[in-house]
Amino acid sequence: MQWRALVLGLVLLRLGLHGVLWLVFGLGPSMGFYQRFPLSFGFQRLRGPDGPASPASGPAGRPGTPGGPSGPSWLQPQVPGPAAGRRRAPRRPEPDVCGPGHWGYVLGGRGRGRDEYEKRYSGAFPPQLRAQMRDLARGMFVFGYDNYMAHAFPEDELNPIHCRGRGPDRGDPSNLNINDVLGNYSLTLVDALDTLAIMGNSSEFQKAVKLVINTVSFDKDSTVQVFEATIRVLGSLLSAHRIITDSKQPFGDMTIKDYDNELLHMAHDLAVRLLPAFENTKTGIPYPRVNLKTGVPPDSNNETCTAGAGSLLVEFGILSRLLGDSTFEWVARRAVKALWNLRSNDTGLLGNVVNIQTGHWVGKQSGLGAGLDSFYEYLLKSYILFGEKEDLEMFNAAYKSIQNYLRRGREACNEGEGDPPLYVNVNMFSGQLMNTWIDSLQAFFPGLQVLIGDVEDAICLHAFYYAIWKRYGALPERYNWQLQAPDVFFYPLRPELVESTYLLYQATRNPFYLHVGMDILQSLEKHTKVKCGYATLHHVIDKSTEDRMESFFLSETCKYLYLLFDEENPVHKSGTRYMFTTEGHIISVDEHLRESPWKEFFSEEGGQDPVGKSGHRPRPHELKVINSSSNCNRVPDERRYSLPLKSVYMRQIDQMVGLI
Ligand code: DMJ
Repeated sequence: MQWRALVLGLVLLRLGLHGVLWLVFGLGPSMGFYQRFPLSFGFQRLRGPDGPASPASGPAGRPGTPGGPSGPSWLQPQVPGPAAGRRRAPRRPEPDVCGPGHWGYVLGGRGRGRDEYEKRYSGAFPPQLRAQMRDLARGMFVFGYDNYMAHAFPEDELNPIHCRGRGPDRGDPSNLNINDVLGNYSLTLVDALDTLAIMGNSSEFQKAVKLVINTVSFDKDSTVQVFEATIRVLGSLLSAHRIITDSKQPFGDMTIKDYDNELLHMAHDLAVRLLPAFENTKTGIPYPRVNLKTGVPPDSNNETCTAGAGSLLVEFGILSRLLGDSTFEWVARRAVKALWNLRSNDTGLLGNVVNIQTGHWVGKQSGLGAGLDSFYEYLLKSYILFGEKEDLEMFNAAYKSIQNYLRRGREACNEGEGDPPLYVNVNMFSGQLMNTWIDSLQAFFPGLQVLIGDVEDAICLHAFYYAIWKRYGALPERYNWQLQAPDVFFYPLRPELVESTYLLYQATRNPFYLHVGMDILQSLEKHTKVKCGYATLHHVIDKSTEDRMESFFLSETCKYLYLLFDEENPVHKSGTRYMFTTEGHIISVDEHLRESPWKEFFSEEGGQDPVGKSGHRPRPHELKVINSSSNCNRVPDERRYSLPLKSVYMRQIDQMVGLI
């Protein structure tokens, strides 16, 4: 009896103390989240000096944390056995085609009262600071772009340390890190086009478009990766073409005098040069690389990664629908379906590397990062853009398998026992853990979750990545969550964390994400700015740099940072709804893109094969441009980005990252 009274007394005392704290400082206790969140492990450690965890304070040191003696619960599937990890059905609204539903964050109302945390955070990021950050982001883009134009154009990339240009590595064809991406086609200029428009710089946009039209050619003896050429070049040309021909011109006057669809012609030319990748493949999954002049090289590799082969549908589909020529969409869709049909019968998961002739999985690792990331992204985005139900069905099934097998940790982000959620890499057939690292590419996933309305999970995963950023001022390419240290140390100015930060800000309107963006901006300025641009971090701990500025720094990283702080930007203000391609290029979601005159042709198991069996390259129709002026403007502006503020998460997360 006395014992019970003592316990009751202590509980009441604790509650009373929390109440006083709450009333006096507006800082309630974390109600368990802070103590239990993954990054509580992380943050005690992350606040320490840079560098990998020291053995003394390392994983064995702290019971009850992911590094404690029993190890993180992420090591174990939730349900042991072959169906390891099966646990959680996605909780989210079903997207619908042209209503607001497919923007999950549209749901909810703005009329709700501002709560304590919303008020506090609104005050915490004053408009002047926001404008300052927007200008800093613009300045970052301008510094990189101007230096590229001054020192590197017409080459593909800028070497920002030595102020030189860089093209394909002709001396070493096996240097895929360079040659997959650099095609001797002024890559950085092409990739940056729509960022110029989004920043409202019409004179430079017009100048850049003319330069591209007059100087860029794809008739080059360059062997490039089909995926990279598609997302960075084809996607950018299509995006800029749409901006130029948009009757509303929301970014200012981006029209080009006497424009005769040249960018669309160029996109068509490039896509035709990529088509040989889809020939002579027994599965329909494309070869990973083509030579722009001669087609698939004779010694070509038969192995490709899933994301590379299965994330072409957005750009190829747009091209097909603008031209009224089904060829491009058909081959891209066939590749997606072929990959999809190779998924495991037991888990529904796909591996990361496949043989395009035999259909055997060479890489059986299933995860959200490298090799698979944009495959998932494009299932959903193809649906958003084209409204084809089968894309959504595939996405939904994939998302379910991801939740069942990749997601470890506790059920909810913010409550319950165990480690917080984390998405791990598993064997596609067994669901067994394959390693204990996550990669920085995976940081795009919270942004995708925002699109489908799984905002709570998005908040959690984003916070995990941000915690890593806080520790290093960058994201290491791979981070080992068991050792709590990077496995691969470089950071090539990737955009994924910024992209998720931007989308989460649009979803929640919580200034927490402005703080995150400011932090990222400041660390980029501090650690990566060099004489003529921004340099890849070679090592996130010693902050040594490499002389390379990838084109996605201008097309994505700077763009998302700018949009995060540019409250009035037409991208999130106008009546037109935009979707971002995987390279961050904007495409307006347009009713017109939902029309596919060849629907019958695509029936069930693929309809006729315009490329495959005959082995002959199809002759795409003569270029005929379909008028594309109508926009799908049914969602009123004020409904687009409002979601009830989940202040309970925000408060706990911001305690976690030490913002207050
Ligand atoms: C970009 O080219 C694209 O975002 C792609 O989907 C993944 N990799 C880079 C950026 O990290």
